[in-house]
Amino acid sequence: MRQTRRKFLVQSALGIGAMPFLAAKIRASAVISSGLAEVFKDDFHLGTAISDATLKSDDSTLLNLIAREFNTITAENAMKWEGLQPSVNQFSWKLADDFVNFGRKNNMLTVGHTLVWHSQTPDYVFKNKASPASREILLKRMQHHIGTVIDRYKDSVAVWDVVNEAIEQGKWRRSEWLKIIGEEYFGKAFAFARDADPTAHLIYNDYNMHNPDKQNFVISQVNKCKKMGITVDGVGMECHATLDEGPPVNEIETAIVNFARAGLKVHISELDVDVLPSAWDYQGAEIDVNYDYSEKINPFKNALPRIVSAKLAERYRELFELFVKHRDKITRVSFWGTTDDESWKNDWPVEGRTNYPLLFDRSRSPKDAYFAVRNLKSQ
Ligand code: 9MR
Repeated sequence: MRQTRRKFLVQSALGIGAMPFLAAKIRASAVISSGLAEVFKDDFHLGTAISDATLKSDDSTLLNLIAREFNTITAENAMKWEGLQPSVNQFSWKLADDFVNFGRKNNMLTVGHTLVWHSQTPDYVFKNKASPASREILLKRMQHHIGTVIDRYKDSVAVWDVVNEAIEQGKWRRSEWLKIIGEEYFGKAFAFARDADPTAHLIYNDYNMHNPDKQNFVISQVNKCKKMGITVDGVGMECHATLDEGPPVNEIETAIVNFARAGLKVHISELDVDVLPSAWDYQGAEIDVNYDYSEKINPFKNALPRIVSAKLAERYRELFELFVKHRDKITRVSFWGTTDDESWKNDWPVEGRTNYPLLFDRSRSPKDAYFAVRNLKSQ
């Protein structure tokens, strides 16, 4: 695994290759002999998220598909605080170990998601018996959690989403972290992570990064950290996109350029494209927001119509065209899942719908969108 880490660090230091790469044009009927990551190997790492269900069931068909198609992985849930440390000082490593071992076995760039977040963090973290925890206690808990987790995986995990979704447009999210510690919690988390593994690549991860207020706020916090001697290496732009409602490619491009200008490596960290009608005006990935089910907003219960499949392929094509254009700034592009059936988008923001946001369908076959992305490199 050390080899993968070294390879990654060297590649990111070089800004990742600009060698021309010609792949044979693949049609939907073609047999796929090498994966998508191979096709983009001179541009950026290409990855996916692995769900707890896949890890628990040891689903070898899906895991083999992932190993063939991708060279970087993120745990969709297995490395969140509630899974790793469900009660004070009681760590539960099984799923995270399985995840990391899969990455090691397949020589993949393995991403640790996520150390400090307002969600999927048990209540005890913010409490001292029945009262709120003091600032000192919470900082100690944060340091202990970050230190213990990074220490266990530092030979295998090269990239950490240190802080996740701490910012709402142009201001701090009013999380328990903020309320109890104050805004310094952001820099402290990065400092604790750096102490635990000085060579790790540490990133801030968030959705709606195309929003200019959010971008500016992220950059100003990263610069504040820099002045204090704390380095943030990169940003994760989640990129939970939609078919018709944005974000537009030019706004994503502005964000990529602005982050790179601020000295940050860009990771497209949770890519998917929602094809279902919008039930609301809200765009983002705020997990606490949920809307009621109705048949009208679940129109593709049995299959994805060809015309929508073609639109999805075109949307993915334009996104990847942009990513390749900015490959000197982009370290990694990771999908938030592999096959449509496992996507969080089937249940969010409305539970029980049938969505088609990824590159592989429910029978694990590559979709038109897969070939649109792949063919970009052979034209
Ligand atoms: O995909 C994850 C889903 O299975 C969980 O129920 C959810 C709980 O918060 O988290 C989802 O992943 C989120 C990720 O960790 C952070 N960015 C937004 C993702 C989608 O909500």
